[in-house]
Amino acid sequence: MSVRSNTIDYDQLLQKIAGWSAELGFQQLGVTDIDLSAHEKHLNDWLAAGFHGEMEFMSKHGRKRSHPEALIPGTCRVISVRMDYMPPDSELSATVLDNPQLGFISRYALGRDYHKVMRKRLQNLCDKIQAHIGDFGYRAFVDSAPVLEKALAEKSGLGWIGKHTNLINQSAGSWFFLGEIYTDLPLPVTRPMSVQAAENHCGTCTACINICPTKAIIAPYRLDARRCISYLTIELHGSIPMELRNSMGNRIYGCDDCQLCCPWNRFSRTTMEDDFFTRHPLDAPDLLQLFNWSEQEFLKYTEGSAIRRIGYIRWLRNIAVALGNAPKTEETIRVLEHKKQAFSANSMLVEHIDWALKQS
Ligand code: B12
Ligand code: SF4
Ligand code: SF4
Repeated sequence: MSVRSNTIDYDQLLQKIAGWSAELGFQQLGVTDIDLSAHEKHLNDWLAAGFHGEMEFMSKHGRKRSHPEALIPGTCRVISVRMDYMPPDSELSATVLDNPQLGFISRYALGRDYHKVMRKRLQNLCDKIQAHIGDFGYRAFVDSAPVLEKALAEKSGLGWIGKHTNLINQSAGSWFFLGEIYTDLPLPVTRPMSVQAAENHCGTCTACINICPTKAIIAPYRLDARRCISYLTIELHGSIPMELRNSMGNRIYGCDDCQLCCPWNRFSRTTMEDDFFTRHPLDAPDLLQLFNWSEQEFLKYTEGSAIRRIGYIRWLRNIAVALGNAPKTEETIRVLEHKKQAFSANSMLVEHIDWALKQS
């Protein structure tokens, strides 16, 4: 990393960084050291149990995920930031989840892809630091490298990892994204927290564990991703396990149930970022209308959105499952049959459509 003056007042610099980060639209910032030993064991156990399923990106980087200095040599501190994303103008989640003719898209994906929005802001923050102190070593990440984002954020005091495994903030809930800057600046660390702190704030509550439609939270703080609807609809490339399809209901991209039921989300605030505002009609879309989209329409309506990453075939796969879970009408059967013919060469999709047609 870099050589720089040893006259920097790091306490003062941190105050400036916190101020710039607020100006750039981040709701909170924390700093931690790079010791992730308490989390490393949990990560390794999780991988050894195979809970990551097909997500090879979780297992292929060796110790880099739990050793920031192994990913970026010279790193001694990590700056974590959070950005709230719940759009103010979306249809109520419960209204959509209760209507089987509609498709539920996770609220984080209703606007512009967060990776793009936050990476740009973090780069702006690094530019401001550089303009102030000169060259320094850094790399900015938003879910873009082997980084243990929640563990770092928890250690920096941004919140605690809840039993559903998302990071929760006592005064802001969990509807936010995380981002980081790995740096060689020896900034003062902000309120370090231990993994155990999580238990104190969830207390005896088990709402998320009880409500999870596919029973993916197999124990407090332990998520079998292979059962999670977010994994099934976004990460999984092939066939969705038959035994989980009915439990998915009308969730066609991601899932929010464990956060919707969390009492701490009473304290969450909606986002003020235009980029995260809802792109209608994605907040309450008609399933048949979505299933009828051509590939061109899919690309057009999901431009700039994270949804585009799954591609048209997986999009249709997910909607086919939701249509299978909806009451059948003549129109549904006609539309399913039509797509089956049009995609007869794609055995994975055909199998999901056949499954949907067989549901009563
Ligand atoms: C892989 C991944 C997924 C996977 C697996 C989720 C998971 N829990 O790991 C899937 C596809 C299922 C997923 C889903 C979602 N994800 Co995701 N995902 C990630 C990713 C890329 C890595 C997460 C990771 O490191 N997992 C490794 C495992 C081991 O971590 P873990 O389960 O949290 O376990 C930790 C603790 O629970 C604890 N622990 C484990 N076992 C035990 C046991 C005991 C006894 C104790 C005390 C502690 C403990 O230690 C572990 C290590 O810190 C991060 C981005 C990143 N690079 O960090 C985003 C990230 C976690 N995802 C995010 C989001 C928004 C989601 C969804 C809400 C999206 C949606 N609505 O569909 C869902 C939430 C599902 C859920 N209940 O977690 C956000 C979370 C923001 C937040 N507030 O926490 C992140 C941080 C992306 C971002 N940059 O904002 N995700
Ligand atoms: S996102 Fe949905 S499926 Fe995944 S753990 Fe939460 S409630 Fe369960
Ligand atoms: S629903 Fe309850 S147990 Fe689950 S994360 Fe929220 S407070 Fe913790």
